[in-house]
Amino acid sequence: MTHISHYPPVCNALEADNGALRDAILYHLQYSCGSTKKEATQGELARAVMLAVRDLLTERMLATEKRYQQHNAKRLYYLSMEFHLGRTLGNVLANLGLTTLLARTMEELGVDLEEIREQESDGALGTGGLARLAACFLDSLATLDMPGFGYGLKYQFGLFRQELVQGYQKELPGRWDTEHNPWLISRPDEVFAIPMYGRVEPSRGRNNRYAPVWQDQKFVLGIPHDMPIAGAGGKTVNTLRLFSARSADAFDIQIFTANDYFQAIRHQLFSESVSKMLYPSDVDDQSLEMRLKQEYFLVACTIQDIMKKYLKTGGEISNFAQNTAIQLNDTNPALAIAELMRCLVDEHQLDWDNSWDITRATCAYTSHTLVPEAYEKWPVQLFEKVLPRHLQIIYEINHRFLHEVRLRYPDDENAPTRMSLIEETGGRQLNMAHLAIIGSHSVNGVAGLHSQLLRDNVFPDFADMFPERFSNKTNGVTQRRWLYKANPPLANLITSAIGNEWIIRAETLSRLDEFAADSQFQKQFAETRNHNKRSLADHIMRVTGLVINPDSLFDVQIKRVHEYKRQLLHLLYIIHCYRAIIEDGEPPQVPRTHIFAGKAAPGDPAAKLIIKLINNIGQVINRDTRTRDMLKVVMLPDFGVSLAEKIIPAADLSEQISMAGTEASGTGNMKLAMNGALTIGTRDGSNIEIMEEVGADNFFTFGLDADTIEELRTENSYNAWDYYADNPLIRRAVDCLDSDMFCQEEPGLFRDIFASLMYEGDYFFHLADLESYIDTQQQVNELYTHPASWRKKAILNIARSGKFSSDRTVMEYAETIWQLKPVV
Ligand code: GL2
Repeated sequence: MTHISHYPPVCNALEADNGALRDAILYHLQYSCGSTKKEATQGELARAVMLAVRDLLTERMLATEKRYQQHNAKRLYYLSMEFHLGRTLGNVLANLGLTTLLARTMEELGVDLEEIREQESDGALGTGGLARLAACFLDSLATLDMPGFGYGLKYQFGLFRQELVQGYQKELPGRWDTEHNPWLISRPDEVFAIPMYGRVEPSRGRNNRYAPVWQDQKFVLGIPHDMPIAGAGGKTVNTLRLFSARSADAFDIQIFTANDYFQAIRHQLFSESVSKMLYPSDVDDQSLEMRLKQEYFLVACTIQDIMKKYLKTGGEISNFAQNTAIQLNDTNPALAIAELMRCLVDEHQLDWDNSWDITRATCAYTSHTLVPEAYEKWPVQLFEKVLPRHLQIIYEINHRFLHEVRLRYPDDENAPTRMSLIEETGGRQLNMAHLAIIGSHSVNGVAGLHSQLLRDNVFPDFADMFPERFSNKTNGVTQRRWLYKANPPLANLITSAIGNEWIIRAETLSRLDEFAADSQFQKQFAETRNHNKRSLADHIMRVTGLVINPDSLFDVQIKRVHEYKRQLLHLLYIIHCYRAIIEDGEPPQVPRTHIFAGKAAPGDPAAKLIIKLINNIGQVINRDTRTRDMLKVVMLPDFGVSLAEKIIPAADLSEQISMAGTEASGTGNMKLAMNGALTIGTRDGSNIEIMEEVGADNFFTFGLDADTIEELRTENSYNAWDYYADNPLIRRAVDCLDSDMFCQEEPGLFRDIFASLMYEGDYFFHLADLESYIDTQQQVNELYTHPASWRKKAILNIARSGKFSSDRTVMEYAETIWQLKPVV
């Protein structure tokens, strides 16, 4: 059960004293921004507002820390290379219950709050769902009054900003200002020195014990910056601690003598580049070393910080794990295991076995992927150069582990090779997932199917050896950002029907079940939807110049653009509809607007070409007078949290069409269902659980399941040409890609896509699912012509989405992995 005792928010007290907030804003305008009400720019006003709100958070943050100390509470540290925060102001206002007060205050000051909010850019220190999940977890931890802290990097350049130039993705620097960000409290006095490179010398330590000495290292300094994270109600304010890198030499004024000046600056740039940018997952060789340094920098700063905090409480090292939980968000921070071992063995002189017990009891690992390339591996040579001592530690871990493996599987002589931390094929590499599993007491996937595939296909040997370690924790999203804040018309309607408890207890959304068929409620629901659809249509008009029909079905696919997510399947359906209109004179049963948004990884040409295809198809179809109001295709640029907050409340249909067995979970599917979109989806990731929760009648499913796909693959029996030959509609759609129908100006542009579908074995089996996808889209059309039935199903989706709150997910982690308790 969710524990929260203090909702509505504690800040309601401020309502009585609305002068205080105004005074705080004016104070910051003058003293922090050096401006006046009359002279201030919108940017300065926004800064003053954020600083005034941050003051409220800071008080609560300090009080929260005091409370944790008084209870000597166990703490969770959530290590992630990525956090996708979105905008902070609106979220804090919602969680603190200050939205109305601030709106009133701004009105008094003659300032438009919306414009102020638009001044803030998204905190995009991450690329996709994994990063956003981390941000949702922080919100839930604080809301549940749990001592849970995020640890990440303060990249100077986070995720790129996407522009569409003639339909092509162009990458530009993101806008989040990490240097002068009003939410971040920098703590240069708490600096950490992080060693890298150098060499290890054997030596004798205490009791004549072998005590290797790591020497001649280069140091990079880590400066912490804290971002307050307020839970609903505002009682608990935790922090997200982000580290930035500084040169150690820059602090030593001596080095800036005339002779060494340029050398010193060069060294400074070299060190600071460690937190310069968020690398895409497909880094090239030159960037590999930097990426390794980044990951190590994060875990080393974090472990030092955790240890320092723990020792300050007066705790014994031997009890460290009783008071500390570390969650590794994917394999990127898996180095924390080696670093914690180094810290315990080398710095605290604990013996190996004790250190290993502590490390394993502290660390837990979440895998977020089924894409093999996403499991990180490091060339041993590179690793040895950057982290020689850690390599020794990993060798030792491996040596002891393989001994256990041999004892356990005496007849399986290949087991040690399969399970080793060191892969010998294709150049010697360290397998970080293996390290994460061996060094953790818990390994979890992020949806039922994903966790099962991890056990059965990805890590079967480890699941056999440590069955008790493996579990599932289905992802969730915070309903506070994704429904309460993002969709006020619907949130108000829900609250008027069932009260506001759902904001902190999403399971109470089930009370809406009884309203699903209520015609009055349905009418109001339709009004919220119309309002949101019109707002989105206006936004589309402003951004792209395209006029869309707000009464059409809004069919939405918003996510990273990647072949496995199969935007291409959606496009083939659109082409099919287009040709039916122009060649068969068959207008669709209902008018549709297909709305896409998403970024491609800068180094993924296939995904980039799909973006171009979306735009070109849009261009041809939107200009064709024969399609009139019936069919439109739009791609909104620069997908991120803020854009998602605009699209999701207006979506009728949620496209979740990855090939079964490829999407670990998905979280966009949850956000859309929670806002009343119906899903058309494959039996993949958490789609399966969404369908179970909302009921198969209220969900459109199609396509092959993961087992069948696996069979086709093992038998090597998928042949795109069979589907092409059997179904003229499929042929007609696919052939367009071989022609210049959508690329008159750049003939042959999409032939590579045709080839990938037809000649190159198509790893994602598009054509195998296309027919059933088209048929299911027909069912969607039919249902849409019965508004009362559609609305009923939409409302049932909202009512039954409670399970997909990150509050539930975090409680599961807290109970079964972290043993973390609320501290009130
Ligand atoms: C992802 C998975 O692809 C996605 O299915 C999952 O919902 C999220 C969160 O668990 O994690 N893994 C990953 O690397 N990214 C994801 O979105 N970027």
